[in-house]
Amino acid sequence: MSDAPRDPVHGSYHAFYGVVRTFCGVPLVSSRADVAAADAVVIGAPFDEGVSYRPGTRFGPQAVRTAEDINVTGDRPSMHAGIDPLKELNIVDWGDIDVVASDLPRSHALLAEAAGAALATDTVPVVIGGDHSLSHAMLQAMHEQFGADGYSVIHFDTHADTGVPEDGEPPHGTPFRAAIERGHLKGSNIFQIGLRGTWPGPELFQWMREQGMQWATMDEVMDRGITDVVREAIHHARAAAPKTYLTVDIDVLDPAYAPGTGTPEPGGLTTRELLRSVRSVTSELDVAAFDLVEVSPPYDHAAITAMAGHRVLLEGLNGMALRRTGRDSRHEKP
Ligand SMILES: [Mn+2]
Repeated sequence: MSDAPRDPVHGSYHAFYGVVRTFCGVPLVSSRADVAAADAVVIGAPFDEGVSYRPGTRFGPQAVRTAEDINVTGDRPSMHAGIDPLKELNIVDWGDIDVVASDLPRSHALLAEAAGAALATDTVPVVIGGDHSLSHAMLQAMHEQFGADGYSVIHFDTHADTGVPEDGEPPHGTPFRAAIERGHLKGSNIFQIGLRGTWPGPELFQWMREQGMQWATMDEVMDRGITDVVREAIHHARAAAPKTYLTVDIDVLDPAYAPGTGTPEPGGLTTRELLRSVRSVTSELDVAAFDLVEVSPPYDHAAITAMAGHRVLLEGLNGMALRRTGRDSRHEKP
């Protein structure tokens, strides 16, 4: 072992990690100085040892990065947002964290280190998962940088991820409970959108209520409309804390729009609802960290899920660009 500070990203390249192509062709960087100088840094988190059901998200970062049919660098104008995030923001790709397959604690530690390095220099880590256990690392990094009172969470997901962790490194399905119990996250600072299905049950919902957690189920989204629900989540986040962590589990989408995921649940959002929602959140709040998790290419068809994940990230960056330039997400058609 060397005494030199380790580099949490890059390292040796394997079949399932390492950058074949950067996100939207943005520059690949390898130094912390380059990360510090950027507005946003893409980081791949190619691990899936935290899943409870179908694995495969270790292939997510590669699939999401390559899930668009244009090979143009420096240009992604949005006709909806009326802005080009690649022109307004300095976005770089730091590659993938240096995972060792089967070593989940190592992956979490490396991601916390990489995300923490970005947060410390006011660079937004934009993380491509990987399974949702990566939120353990992200919440740890947010807590270290801002304190539990300093940030809110907006969380799109089918699942509340408030399961009780067993012994050992906590898997997906648990990060938001674990973070609240560790004091890394204030329960009343999180708003979840899209919950449905058969988990969690009443006892976990009671625990969530006692923590002050807020959520909107898919039934509520149907009754009120996604725009109204997202407006409430934004209002809640803004009142709670100055910074926000936005985490998007692709399984919030209906399996018709995102078959390539480990724990699908029928009855979810459409892709267009999610894209617009993500842009609204990042254009209206100071989103300090952002991730897209649970894209599992082995279950995908025609790259439907990977393409949706790619556009979730791009819409998030559109919103950040709008906010940076003092504009809102309303835009007249081109
Ligand atoms: Mn989920």
